[in-house]
Amino acid sequence: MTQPIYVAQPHLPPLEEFLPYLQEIWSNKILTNGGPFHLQLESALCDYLGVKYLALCSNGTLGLVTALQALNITGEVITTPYSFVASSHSLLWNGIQPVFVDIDPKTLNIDPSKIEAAITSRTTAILPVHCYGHPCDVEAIQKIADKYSLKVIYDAAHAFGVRDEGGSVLRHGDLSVLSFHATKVFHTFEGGAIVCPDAETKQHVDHLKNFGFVNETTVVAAGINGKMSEINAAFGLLHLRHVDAALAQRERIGTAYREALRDVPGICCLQAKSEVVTNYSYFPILVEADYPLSRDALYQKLKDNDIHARRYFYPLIADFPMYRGMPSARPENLPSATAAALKVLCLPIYPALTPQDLGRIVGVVQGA
Ligand code: T4K
Repeated sequence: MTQPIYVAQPHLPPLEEFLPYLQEIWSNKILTNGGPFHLQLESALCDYLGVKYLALCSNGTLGLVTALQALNITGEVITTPYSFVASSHSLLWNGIQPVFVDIDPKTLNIDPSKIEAAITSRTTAILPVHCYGHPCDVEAIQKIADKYSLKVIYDAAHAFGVRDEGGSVLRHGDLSVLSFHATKVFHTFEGGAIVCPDAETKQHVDHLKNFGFVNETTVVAAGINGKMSEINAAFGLLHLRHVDAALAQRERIGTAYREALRDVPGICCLQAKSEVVTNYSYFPILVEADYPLSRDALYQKLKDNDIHARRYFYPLIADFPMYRGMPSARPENLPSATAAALKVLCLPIYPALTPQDLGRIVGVVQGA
């Protein structure tokens, strides 16, 4: 009997390694609200990621919502339709109008050459996504932001540990937001973080994620409860001890996929630039017209073999009912994103994926 293979499988270090953390929580009885593990994880992540300031939060979505509030973003924000819905939902939660701009078909990230045409007098920011952990064209985006005095908030949900030639990709823009969801490269079951450029911004974010409280009697903003609990933070500290091994394993799997699929007609793998240290958070393939099956037929064939690949990101965000009526959501405005949503399939990738699992998956793709 073969086991089902899912697109992701949370990385779980040995349970016995977690028990001392639990014992500490049980003995000091600090469960949340900025406890000792929370503080330790913030500091450990800053060191690991090579960033100066970072505020943990309860998930990536609330991180995005809070980041937009921290920068007082209003009006219209330019973003990509090719992402997980949370990217745009964070705008709607702030009463902001998303304006969709098409993607670059080579990187699947927002196409900077299309951004200027979408700027209006109401535009206040750009919210790009480092899709699959592949860095956006950060320089081109910053140039536009500087020219029009716009803020840049990166949805870096997929970009844990990704580096470009100058260091962590998380240093770009005004703020970057990570997701530590169970399916991510580094996870805390649920969780996330806002990477901040300075202590003042981090403090503001810390207030916002704690209802706006500055002290027992002072509330400075209509903040939310976006705090990470001690259990999640403790797990993060444990996971961090294993994350290098997990990343190395992902790289091995990604390389093996690339090798095995290289000569399959009609299957293309996305390639990060050579100077980028990527994290293999996802393994997207593009199912082109010369492949014998459509993307959806391949998805189904894998499913029939109990292999659960995912069509991240189909449907496009712009196709969901709460966005569909917006002028920028029209398919004519988004030809590359529309095409990508019909071509991409994310194959399973996670540290525990065995060579046998990989062989099973590749066999189905090769044999189509
Ligand atoms: N921005 C971007 C660009 C994002 O991709 C995301 C999240 C966010 C923002 C928001 O961050 P968070 O608020 O989530 O921190 C998953 C994740 O829930 C979501 O975090 C992620 N992106 C998105 C791309 O994928 P689903 O609905 O596809 O997840 P689900 O439950 O179907 O899980 C996929 C597979 O993983 C399952 O088939 C089995 C396996 N799995 C999953 C979970 C949760 C497990 O084996 N164990 C588990 O505990 O959204």
